[in-house]
Amino acid sequence: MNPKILIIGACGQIGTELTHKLRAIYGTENVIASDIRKMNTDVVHSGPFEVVNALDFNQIEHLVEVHQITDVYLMAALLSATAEKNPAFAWDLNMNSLFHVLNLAKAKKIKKIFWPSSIAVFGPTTPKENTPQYTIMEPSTVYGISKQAGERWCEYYHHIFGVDVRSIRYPGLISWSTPPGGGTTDYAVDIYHKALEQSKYECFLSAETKMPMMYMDDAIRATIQIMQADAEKIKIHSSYNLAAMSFTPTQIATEIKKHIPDFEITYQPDFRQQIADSWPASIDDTSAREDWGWKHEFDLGSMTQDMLLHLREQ
Ligand code: AKB
Repeated sequence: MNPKILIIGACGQIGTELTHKLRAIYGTENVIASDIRKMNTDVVHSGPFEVVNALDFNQIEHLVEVHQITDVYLMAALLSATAEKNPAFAWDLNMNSLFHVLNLAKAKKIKKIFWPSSIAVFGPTTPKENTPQYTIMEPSTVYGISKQAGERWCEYYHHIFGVDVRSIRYPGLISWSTPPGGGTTDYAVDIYHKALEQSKYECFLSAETKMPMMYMDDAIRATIQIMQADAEKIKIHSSYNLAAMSFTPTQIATEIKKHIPDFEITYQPDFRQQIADSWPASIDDTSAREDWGWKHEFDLGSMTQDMLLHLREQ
């Protein structure tokens, strides 16, 4: 039987593409998109949509009951750069929305939860290259602290209350169809737009800042794959490391130059440099590959080709 899905934060960078994909797989009527406002996006017009405040337990519970929801994808969050500007609200939103959904599962009102974590759970004392699944985790950002605490709560709710919650530590995500949402890795999306519009880009990170990244197609596939996996394959109930590629601003600029030869990049690092410096440069995702068969498809070359193709069409 098809799951009945509620996506909270459906109008965001990941939520938008996830909604379209889940509707294609499970049927439009089985995927209820929701967000804090009714935005003028495809997500709102292409199927059922509800306005919901992720901080309001009663609103979420009401939607779950009315639509007989089985699975919730909780995509509402404040990302790293935005969270530094509003720490109290970031903590409130990132933690309490998670508690609401975990408590609905604990009360057996829903069956399964997807909750995104991030490479931001790692910090300056974490080994930088090939960061292992289990390692030192001392995040230095508000966002990272909230994601690390969230991971602990997911594991706790699984062990103590038997809640089926599944999670991935997303790297920076790159998409042509949806804008990024206030993160430190956002430059890797902006750079493609500016390359096509102006043949130049001023980067807010320094030239050799290497970070783990992933094309949105791969991220959506991973999200659906972990949710579809048999429960016994999910051995990690905090969050799985997930990787596809790692690159620096210099490397992405070099790749873009292959398609737009006069493209120029300059560097003007801002407060986001410190955040980027505290994160891993590359990730070891062996557990995700072994436990539920994760395999990425896009590398820097194929992603750049696909991004430029779609943005040119747009
Ligand atoms: C951010 O930069 O904050 C996000 C993330 C890595 O979670 N893209």
